Amino acid sequence: MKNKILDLRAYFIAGPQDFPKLSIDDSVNKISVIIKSGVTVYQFRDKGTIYKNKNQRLEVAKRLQEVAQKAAVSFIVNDDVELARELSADGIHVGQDDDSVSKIRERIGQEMWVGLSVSNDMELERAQKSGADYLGIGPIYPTNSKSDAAEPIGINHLRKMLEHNQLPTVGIGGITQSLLTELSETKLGGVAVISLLTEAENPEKVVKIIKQKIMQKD
Ligand code: TZP
Ligand code: MG
Repeated sequence: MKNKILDLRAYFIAGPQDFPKLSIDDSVNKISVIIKSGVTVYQFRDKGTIYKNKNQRLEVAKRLQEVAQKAAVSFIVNDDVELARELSADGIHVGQDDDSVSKIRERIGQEMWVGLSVSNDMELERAQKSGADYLGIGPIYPTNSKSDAAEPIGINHLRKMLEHNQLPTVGIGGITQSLLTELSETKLGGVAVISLLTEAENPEKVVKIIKQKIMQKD
């Protein structure tokens, strides 16, 4: 919500598909633990492939939103504008293949944040005037969590891109603990991760390290 502060430092993304070995219930429990581990944003990213019906997906999203609300973590929905509206989510995150930010804005109004993914210079330039509230730039490094991810940008090119960017921005894609130092030296406002947290034995400890490294710069 726009009357809240968008703190992008430790931005956690996951849906049940990120726990292919677990039942939906067990994956919701796992995601809940991570939401409560100190992250600043949770994005419900769910490709909708594993549910028996639409209602089950809605129930899962509601449960996770409730966990996020109790933990004072911003709740953002990936892709699904209708779901974001139905839940009055804090925000919606879209990619280049989705509707334009201005079209989405017409549907959701001014209250909800809109995040936009960019993966190259041209997309970044266009994004500046798109009306997006924040950007996700990536993949920065090779990732196994997104099958159709674009070519990794790399840290040097990321630095150059950030010189032409005025919007609050998270870096995404292949971010591991050992890469946090080089990322913290850029103008990123935070890091968005899937596997760094879904695979962490102690997510609380990892989130603490992220927050120590990444000072909010926006
Ligand atoms: N968008 C670009 S890379 C990516 C998404 C959703 C996946 C990030 O996952 P991980 O495990 O942090 O590399
Ligand atoms: Mg998308």
